[in-house]
Amino acid sequence: MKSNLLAVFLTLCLSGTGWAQGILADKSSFAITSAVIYVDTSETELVKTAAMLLQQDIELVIGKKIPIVTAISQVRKNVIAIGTIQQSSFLKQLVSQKRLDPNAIDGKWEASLIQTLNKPAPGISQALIVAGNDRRGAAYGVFDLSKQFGVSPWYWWADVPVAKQNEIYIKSDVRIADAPKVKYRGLFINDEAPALSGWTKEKFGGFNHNFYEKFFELVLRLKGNYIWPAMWGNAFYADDSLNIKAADKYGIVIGTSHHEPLMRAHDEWRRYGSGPWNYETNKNKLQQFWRDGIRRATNEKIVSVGMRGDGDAPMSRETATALLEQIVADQRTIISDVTGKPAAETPQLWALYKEVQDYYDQGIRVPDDVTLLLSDDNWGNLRKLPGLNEKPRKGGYGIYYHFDYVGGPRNYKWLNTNPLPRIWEQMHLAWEYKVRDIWIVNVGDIKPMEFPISFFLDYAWDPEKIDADQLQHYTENWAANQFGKQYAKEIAFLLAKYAKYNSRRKPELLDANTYTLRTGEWKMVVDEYTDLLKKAENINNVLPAAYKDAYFQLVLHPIKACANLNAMYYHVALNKDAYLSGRKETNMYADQVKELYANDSLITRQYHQLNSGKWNHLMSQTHIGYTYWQQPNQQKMPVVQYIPSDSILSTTSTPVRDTKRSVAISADQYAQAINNNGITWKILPDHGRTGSAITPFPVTASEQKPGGNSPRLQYDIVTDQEGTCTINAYFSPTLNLFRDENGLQYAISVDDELPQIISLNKEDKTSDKGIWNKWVAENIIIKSTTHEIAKAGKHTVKFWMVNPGVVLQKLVLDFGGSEQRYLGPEETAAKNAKN
Ligand code: REL
Repeated sequence: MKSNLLAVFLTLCLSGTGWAQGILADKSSFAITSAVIYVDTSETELVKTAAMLLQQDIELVIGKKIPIVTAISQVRKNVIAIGTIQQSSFLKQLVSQKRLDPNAIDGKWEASLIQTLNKPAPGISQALIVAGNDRRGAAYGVFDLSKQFGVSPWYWWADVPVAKQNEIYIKSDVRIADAPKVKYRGLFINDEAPALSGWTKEKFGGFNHNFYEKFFELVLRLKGNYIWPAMWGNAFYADDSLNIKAADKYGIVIGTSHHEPLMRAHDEWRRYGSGPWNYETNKNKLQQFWRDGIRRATNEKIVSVGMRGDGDAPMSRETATALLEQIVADQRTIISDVTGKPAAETPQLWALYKEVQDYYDQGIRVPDDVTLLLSDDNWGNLRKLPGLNEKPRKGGYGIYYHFDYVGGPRNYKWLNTNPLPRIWEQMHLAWEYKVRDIWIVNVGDIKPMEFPISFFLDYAWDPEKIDADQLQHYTENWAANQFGKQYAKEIAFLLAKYAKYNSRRKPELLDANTYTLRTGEWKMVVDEYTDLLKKAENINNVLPAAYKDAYFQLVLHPIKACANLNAMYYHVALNKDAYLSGRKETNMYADQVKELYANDSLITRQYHQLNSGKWNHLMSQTHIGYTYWQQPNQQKMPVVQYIPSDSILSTTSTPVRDTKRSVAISADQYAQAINNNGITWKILPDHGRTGSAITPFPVTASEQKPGGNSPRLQYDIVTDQEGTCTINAYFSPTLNLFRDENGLQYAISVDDELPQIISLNKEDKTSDKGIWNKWVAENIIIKSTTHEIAKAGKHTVKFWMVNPGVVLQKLVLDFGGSEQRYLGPEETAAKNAKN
């Protein structure tokens, strides 16, 4: 990097990184180059590992390895003292001398205190104390420093460069105490073939401790503490006996996934089990298998209890309802036998995943100390929340969430399709309904989920710190932490928009028929991607070379790949259209499809060649050529048609634009929001498929009876028609969160009509898979009501709150005859709106 650019980037990286209060000064007495790192010999391996990583990080920044010492007498001038308040003799001494007040962290799970002290001991001029209430607390404090020094948690996993500088200066009056709000914050490596498996095999020889050390370091730097390991043919405990040691070294809590009870990987039953996976007929063998699992897992863990059918399938309903409680009771006997402690002293979870939630709803219960792990629907929509009046449980509640999924209506595992605003809104519900003990997310192959992973763990750290309208700021900040501040705004725009566009329909579900050609919708979608790609390429052209690999992985690749994919399907649609009307462009479109199809592989190759092939295989997930929910083994180009030149019938294309018999209003474009009864309407910026969305707050509010002056939004519309019209209301696909027979409801009226009360999702209660497939595939729920408009002219549409959790994206008034579009008509009424 050229030196003037270096200077710019230094300033960028050093000013205001992260959410944490800054500890860096322009110049001060405490210079890191003259410091040593102190860590007591009695500390756990994690604290020592964190100290070593800090040493490495500082070297990355200043180019000098500062020593690590284990006795405070070895300190000559300045010291970074890392430790726990229980173990570190120096920290204990400071506490007893009342130089260090540990009150802010004492007894608090994973809490850390970063504090500077002047002359803390004879011969020591300055100390930067990183004190943990426990081992992870100390480590998190250390990684807060690293981040502020300019080392991104993604420095290895996404090649984010570390800006060099001659010195790091620390402010003299630092005192920052911090602690997480959600107790266990985790990632599940899943669906890991072919991409992550291929990469791991090539780079590490499999999912062994060398791989896990890298992964655990990342989790720790992101302030997570918990994982479910890869399990597609892999078994964490059985495959490498050093995996468990790596977990301890990095202080990571291990679980096995929701359908892998008692710390045994699913694949182990295939390998070592004998007889059927059936508790009725093979109880003794299963018990022995589980006993061995608990015996082996001597590390910090959360034990999954319960049982599903073999291979992530449901057990028979009869077995489940008759036996589940007994199975859990027997599993707990095994836990207490093996550990020699009451079962309640070993953290456990019972995952209410898929059909297991129905068993819970039918009354099956587990002991109070077992965390109930609620789940989303595999598509990022929570299925159930505890009622506000429910008796608190000792084990509390957790959420199992997905950024990646293998299953119906279709796998989605190729690219990141998870926009922050929806993750925020769903996990905010979880937080507000006191689901605070475990948050774990299925991250597929880890890459390319870097950005949503960061967010998920940051949000879990402190959900009260990031509001819906701070997501843009969060994104800019994240971009600044990876690429410096100069282009952070532009990069944040790209990150937010590509995920928004990709979430309209998962790439695996996309085809030539997704958007409509005749209405101009296909062209609009492709134009949006093309515009985004142009912006992304422009940034790429001006970014210093050192940032380009990271930029490609984190920003450019998903845009390039999806812009190309959409353009390909668009040209398939154009080809079909031209072919049917016998136009001469048919063959040109077919050639373009071929080129775009080939380009898809070239984009993948570009990813695989980055940084001398460091990420080879990671984009090898097939994504073109799906015929049903499961992925194709190989990509297959969509069918195109050619016509011989002598059969051309027409030379002109005939696009038909929408006849505009509809009025479409983005939800945030209301004329008036009536906040009442303690309810406030809150705009969720950039939430949803097109614009922004709106929802009533607080999300814990009670049901409202619509009418009179109850909370509502009023939209002024002008129609040039009269008669019967339909109002289609577009909602984020929120599920029936409280399993109520009416589902979540809203009400709607025009002018002085009586509000019609409509359920958003009561079908969800009836397990109507067909409608749910449609909701998640289209990432929208559309509800229709009929209204009479007596006269053309100005009218007021009133959208009334009934239940919280309902997220409105758009309203469309349709007088019939308007063309159907996947995204609905383009907004027409913005000019009438309040701003
Ligand atoms: O996404 C899920 O939770 C499940 O599909 C997985 O947990 C499951 O283990 C699957 O990968 C294979 O068994």
